[in-house]
Amino acid sequence: MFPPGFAWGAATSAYQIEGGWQADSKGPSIWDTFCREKGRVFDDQNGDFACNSYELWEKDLECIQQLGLTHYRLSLSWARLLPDGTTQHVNKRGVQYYNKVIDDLLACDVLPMVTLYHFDLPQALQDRGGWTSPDIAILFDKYANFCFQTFGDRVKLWITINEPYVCAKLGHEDGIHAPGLKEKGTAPYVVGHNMLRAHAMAWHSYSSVYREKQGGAVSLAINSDWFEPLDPGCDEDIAAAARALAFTLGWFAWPVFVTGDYPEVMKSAIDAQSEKLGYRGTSRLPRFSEDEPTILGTADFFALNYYTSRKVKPRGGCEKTLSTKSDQDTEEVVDPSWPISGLSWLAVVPDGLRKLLKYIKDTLSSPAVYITENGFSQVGPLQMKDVHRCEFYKSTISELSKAVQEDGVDVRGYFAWSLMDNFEWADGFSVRFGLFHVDFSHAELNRNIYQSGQEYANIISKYKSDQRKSEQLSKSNVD
Ligand code: PNW
Repeated sequence: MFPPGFAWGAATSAYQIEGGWQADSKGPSIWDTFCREKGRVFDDQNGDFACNSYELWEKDLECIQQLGLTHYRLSLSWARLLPDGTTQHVNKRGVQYYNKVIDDLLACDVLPMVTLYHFDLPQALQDRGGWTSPDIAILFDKYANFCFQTFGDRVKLWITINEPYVCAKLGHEDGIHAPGLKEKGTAPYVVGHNMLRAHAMAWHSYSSVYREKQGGAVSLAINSDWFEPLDPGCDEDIAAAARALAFTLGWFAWPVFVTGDYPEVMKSAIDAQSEKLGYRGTSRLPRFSEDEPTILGTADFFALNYYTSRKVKPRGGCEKTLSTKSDQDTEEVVDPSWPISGLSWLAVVPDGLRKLLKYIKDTLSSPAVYITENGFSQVGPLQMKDVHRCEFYKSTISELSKAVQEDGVDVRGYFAWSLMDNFEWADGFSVRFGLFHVDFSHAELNRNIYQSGQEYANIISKYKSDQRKSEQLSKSNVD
């Protein structure tokens, strides 16, 4: 059901698994700072030790092999490589660590997909304004160049920035992610803008300096729910669903894949809301400058993080204060027929993935797509026989195969979130997304496969044996 060479992966990120927060002269990141402020994270937990992958990488590799993954998506800790965020000081031990991870993966026939930035900005750069400062794009580009130069001989799949939407909104508007800012309706657009500029600069660097020699591919990971009208026969609901898509997927996909600029509906909604609420000054949504590297075309594939779906209707312009939410002017509801995972926001809607993929194919000129994250969490009493999550993976992968077979979407790979239980940001360790259970109550931090992990391993092994059979068949046909 899946094409030859399909990537079967699992994903993690540095802060969520590594621990070793001060090991070998790593610099602090904004998550190290954020977790130290009381009341930010569930039970005031932090990622100081997490899964201790900094010391226990071999255990992770065993999990990867047990699943039979062909690919593993990890992120690099910027502050572990460059403690003050700049290339003036390189932490050799950090380089050694990631060299070992990458070499070990390749030795086991597992291809790395590497994310440069997954929420953990060096604190030293936050102190200089972080993602709200225009200078960040240049600093990021230098960091990206350093990584391409150091690891690009072996890494062929790169993600520059993970989920700019989440960084912009949760980090700078809702304040529930680091750096914890609550500058509603302004900072998120500036942050998103600088993330796009940073991404584009790094992509251009790769293209002009590394691509010819290294032959890899570079993109950014865009998260989006699937949105559909609450009442499919109601024009207002149809428009509201389109707005929700424009403000989530479109915010980052339009500049990179469609026009080089933000979606029209997003621009006009923001300007209209500014006007209505008496906001004076230049548009809250920055414009791209002609003097800077172009944004359009700066992705070699589409990287999608998909978790859930929503039904949408207009909120009715009732908001009295500025925010991205009030600009978007939608109300999003969960269909009562959708089962809820452990997390309240995570309704299980596997066919939403298929619909979103079709939408991406139709509106973004059929890009190659990797699902770079998708998963289902467990909260509360531990269940190793997690039948609901088994069902989830089976039905999601079945919807994915329909997207490929029936809708003709060019899907190249699927990465489950996550390889193992880890630090789930503001939810700390209370939420478990792993294919492997991690025993956080013992220093050994043993990893044990869940039933859903075994289910995923079976799917992969079935795929591999089907591939072998069809290869033999085509070979014997030739003979
Ligand atoms: C993604 N939300 O982030 C991240 O890329 C992962 O690091 C994370 O562990 C995973 O999803 C599961 O949450 C999100 O609150 C974090 O809507 C929060 C939200 C969505 C995505």
